Amino acid sequence: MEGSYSEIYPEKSQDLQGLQRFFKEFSFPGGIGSHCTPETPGSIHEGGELGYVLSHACGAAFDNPDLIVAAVVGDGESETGPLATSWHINKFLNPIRDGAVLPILNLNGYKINNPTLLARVSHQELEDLFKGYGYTPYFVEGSDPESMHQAMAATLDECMQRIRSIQREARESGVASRPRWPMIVLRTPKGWTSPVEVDGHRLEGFWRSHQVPLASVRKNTAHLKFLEDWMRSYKPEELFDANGTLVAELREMAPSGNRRMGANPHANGGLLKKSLRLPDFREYEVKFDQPGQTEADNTRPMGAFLRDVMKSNMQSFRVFGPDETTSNRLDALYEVTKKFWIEESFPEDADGGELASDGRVMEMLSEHTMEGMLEGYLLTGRHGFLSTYEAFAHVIDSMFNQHAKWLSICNLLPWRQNVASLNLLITSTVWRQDHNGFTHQDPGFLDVVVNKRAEVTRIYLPPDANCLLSVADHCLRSENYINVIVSDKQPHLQYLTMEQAITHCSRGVSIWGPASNDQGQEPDVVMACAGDIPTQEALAATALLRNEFPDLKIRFVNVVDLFKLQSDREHPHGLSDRDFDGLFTTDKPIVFNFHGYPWLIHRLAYTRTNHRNLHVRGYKERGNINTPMELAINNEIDRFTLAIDVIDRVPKLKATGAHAKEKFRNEQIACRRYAHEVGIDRPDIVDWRWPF
Ligand SMILES: Cc1ncc(C[n+]2csc(CCOP(=O)(O)OP(=O)(O)O)c2C)c(N)n1
Ligand SMILES: [Mg+2]
Repeated sequence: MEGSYSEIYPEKSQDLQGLQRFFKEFSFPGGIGSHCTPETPGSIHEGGELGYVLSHACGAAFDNPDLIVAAVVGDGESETGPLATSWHINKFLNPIRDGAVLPILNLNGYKINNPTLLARVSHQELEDLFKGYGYTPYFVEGSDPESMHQAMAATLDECMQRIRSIQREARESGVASRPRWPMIVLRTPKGWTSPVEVDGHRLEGFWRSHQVPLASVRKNTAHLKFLEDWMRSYKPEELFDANGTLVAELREMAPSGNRRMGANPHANGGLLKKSLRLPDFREYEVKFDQPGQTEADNTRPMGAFLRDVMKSNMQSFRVFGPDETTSNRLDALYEVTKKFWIEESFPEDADGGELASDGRVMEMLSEHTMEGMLEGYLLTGRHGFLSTYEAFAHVIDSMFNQHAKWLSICNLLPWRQNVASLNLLITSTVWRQDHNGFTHQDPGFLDVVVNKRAEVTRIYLPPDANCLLSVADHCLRSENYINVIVSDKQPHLQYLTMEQAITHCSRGVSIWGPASNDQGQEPDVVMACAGDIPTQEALAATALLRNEFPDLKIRFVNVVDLFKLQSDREHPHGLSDRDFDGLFTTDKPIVFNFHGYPWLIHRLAYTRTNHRNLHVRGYKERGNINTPMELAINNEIDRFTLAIDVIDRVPKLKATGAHAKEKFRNEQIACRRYAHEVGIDRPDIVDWRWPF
């Protein structure tokens, strides 16, 4: 109706032929989806999976002071967890710096097969609910189209004026407090203007009108007649001319240019996106004398890097987290900005609260709302970073899925400009949940990530702080991906200088020379690893073996970029078979110590020549309140298990390794006993350093 669709898809011309093509392709095999899929210009929000409209809208409004985002919430949708929690977006919008969101609850009474909860509470309860959330609700209720259009138009006008006056007041006074933003409750019949009744069943104003209300028009002539009469009730001959073109009077009602819904540049965010101004990540290098001798919190230097990214991009970069930015050791950010807070403040908040009404770190204990805000922010052309506890990343599995699908389709649409990647730091990982235990252990988010299309997914497991910095820099520069970075926040051994880290991370997988002793020869075994703790244990196992069997030739391989393991036929980062064979050999045993569930490595590498010799260790759901070493032993990713795995698999050790094997088993028992007696790991484990 406003022409933007035909501009992008000229074959959907504004005439009879174009209309016919458009109607045929709608929700038709080989055609376009029935939701606001990426193919639909003007959309950043497909809406197929319900629950994210308010958080997306809020992300779009951030740092867009002139933008008003109208967000239509289904009354069924509003029963979902993500939507229910996202009514709180009004506590995250700064009336000076941000735009506004106008939620419109479409209270049509029904979902697919049920009444909605909110449609059957009293008017008073409904009003109290939204007042309780901090909104000023406006009610538009009725079923007479003419008067309802007028009522809605008048209410929208009033809401716009209210929003503008809130903003004006805040902007003139310079004081940002939380206003009572307006919201609209639009109570109309479901299936409004459809046939009232079909075959004795109520249709209009009932759930039976959901989606395909007349399912058998092809076989049932009476139904076909219903459909025809219904469509004719809109009087198409008054709306279109003989050519099938919308009459001029209606065409002229639409705004022009970028004001058109389908041409809004915010909904094709790459049009507006500017690259981040990035400091040189090398400046944040963790320096040390010898590799494997010094510990550092891996995420802390990245916090300093993010601080300076923030400092240089105070209008286009935000950091999101469900209450854990400090816990994840990214609190250097607070030197340049604070956590957004526009609610009441108490004097004690000044003591480490780090709250401010112009803060750019967004925290709310809702992974859904944080992820949704970030998606909305990215899709409208900005940049961001979300950190979350590993186990609870599963809370947003489904949102990850939907965003990945969105990006996959956008890749097929040349008119959709690239948006910044969604950067997800998965931290507080499974291997260091000393006092939280089993509930906080679950490295399975990566299994979800691997399901999605290769061109939009990246997984990085940097083994130390310098690798994490290198990976983070790469991710912040990238476009159209979801980058998942797994890195624990606790102190860990540091292995690579910045120069070495850059080379290692650029390659994604490489042999660590100092840990290996197979130089110039065929190795007897390949010790491979991915992830910080698994790398440390693999190194410790290598050291044990090299001490015990000086003739044993070990090749030590570390993987940062997990998709290197997949074939280059499956993933753009995948190693060619030739390179894979070169690193992992075609016939030697490989012991692979992995951060996550072991199957994932098999899943990625199952076509490789040497797959039958690939033995993977990883998390096997043996969790509890454990010391790190005990947890590693219980899941068999510890140094002793790995060393035993090598003895069991290298032919020449099978006979001679029995004594060492006994020794390693005894060590495991001793470690466990010590942990249970003293409550921490043995000093020689805690203070272990690379000995060569
Ligand atoms: C998260 C999620 N769960 C279930 C569905 C399946 N579903 C599609 S539409 C619908 C009912 C939606 O009702 P409402 O939000 O009131 O929308 P409307 O009445 O406007 O159709 C459901 C359950 C879905 N799309 N997303
Ligand atoms: Mg409904």
